Amino acid sequence: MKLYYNPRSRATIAKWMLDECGADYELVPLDFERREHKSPAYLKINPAGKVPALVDGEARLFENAAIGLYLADRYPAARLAPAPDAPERGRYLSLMVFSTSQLEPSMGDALLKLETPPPRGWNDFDITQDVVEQELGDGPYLFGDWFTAADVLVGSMFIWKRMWGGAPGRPKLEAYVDRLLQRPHALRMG
Ligand SMILES: N[C@@H](CCC(=O)N[C@@H](CS)C(=O)NCC(=O)O)C(=O)O
Repeated sequence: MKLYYNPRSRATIAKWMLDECGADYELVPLDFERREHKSPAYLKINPAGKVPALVDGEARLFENAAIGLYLADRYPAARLAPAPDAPERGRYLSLMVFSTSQLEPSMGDALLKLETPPPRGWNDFDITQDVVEQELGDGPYLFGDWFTAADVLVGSMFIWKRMWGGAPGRPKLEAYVDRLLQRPHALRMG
């Protein structure tokens, strides 16, 4: 299995997933300055020219949410995903997709001090944080005591936000980040 990677990028999310799975994998570093992520060879793996991308035999994946979903199912012994017929499965799939379809762009808008106009496909960051707080409940994780791939995907956004610096966010979410960072393989940059 190969993870196309840059240590100062969102590819650290996919790496966290691989480590939580206990997967055997190879990191393939891509140098942004040399535009290696825009080379014809890499564009055949990820046509969007972004990292991460994962190659597992004949399987080719791009987008962190897809990689997280794939790995959690590929390594069932790691217990990172509810089974397809489990009642928690729907909420799990929703949180996985929400992490990159709503939470990530809304957080990006907030960090870049951009307005989120109503017609866009995501809510503003106040609302997406409300959603996460509500789904987290009393925690410690999104599924209570059970740490899942949804915590990797959703939690990475808040870890990433902390790395950007600036004022601390909501106490409940900051406490969630503190808990996640205690995991040995939690997202690290650089
Ligand atoms: N939604 C994508 C985001 C990937 C992404 O934006 N990657 C950035 C690094 S953090 C990238 O490759 N940027 C290089 C570029 O666009 O030239 C995912 O979750 O995989």
